[in-house]
Amino acid sequence: MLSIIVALTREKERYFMKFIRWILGKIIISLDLVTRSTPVKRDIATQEEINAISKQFSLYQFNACPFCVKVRRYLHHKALYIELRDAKNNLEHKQTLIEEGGRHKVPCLRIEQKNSQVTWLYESNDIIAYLDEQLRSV
Ligand SMILES: N[C@@H](CCC(=O)N[C@@H](CS)C(=O)NCC(=O)O)C(=O)O
Repeated sequence: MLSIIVALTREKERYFMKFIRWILGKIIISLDLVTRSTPVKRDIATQEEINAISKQFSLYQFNACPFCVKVRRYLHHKALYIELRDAKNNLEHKQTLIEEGGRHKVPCLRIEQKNSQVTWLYESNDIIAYLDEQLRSV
């Protein structure tokens, strides 16, 4: 009897925590949307060059992950149009991240070099520093 009560209590706690995470996720996404800065403006040729470079990248991320929001805000501000891949709900992207990236951790930047070699970059700060470096070379 006691073990049934303990199991039910744990189940309730699990749903409660899931609910709290859902609420926090919605708050994070809403705050992100209402506090976004204006993207930088570039001349057309430079922006096109950056768009072409951006095609070699894709960002594996979760919608409500604060570290992913940080990187997405950076992309938005720098007008970097990088494909976003949902590694939580899209099972194919999740599997690819685990198998090829090595961990189910986000954000993770997939970088495809000109010679088709692929590297995976984890850590939001490292991703931002790497992209900043790429922008400096344009
Ligand atoms: N220090 C990392 C933290 C990233 C992180 O903790 N991401 C969470 C989602 S919000 C995650 O992927 N957790 C799964 C795991 O660590 O296995 C960063 O700045 O990118």
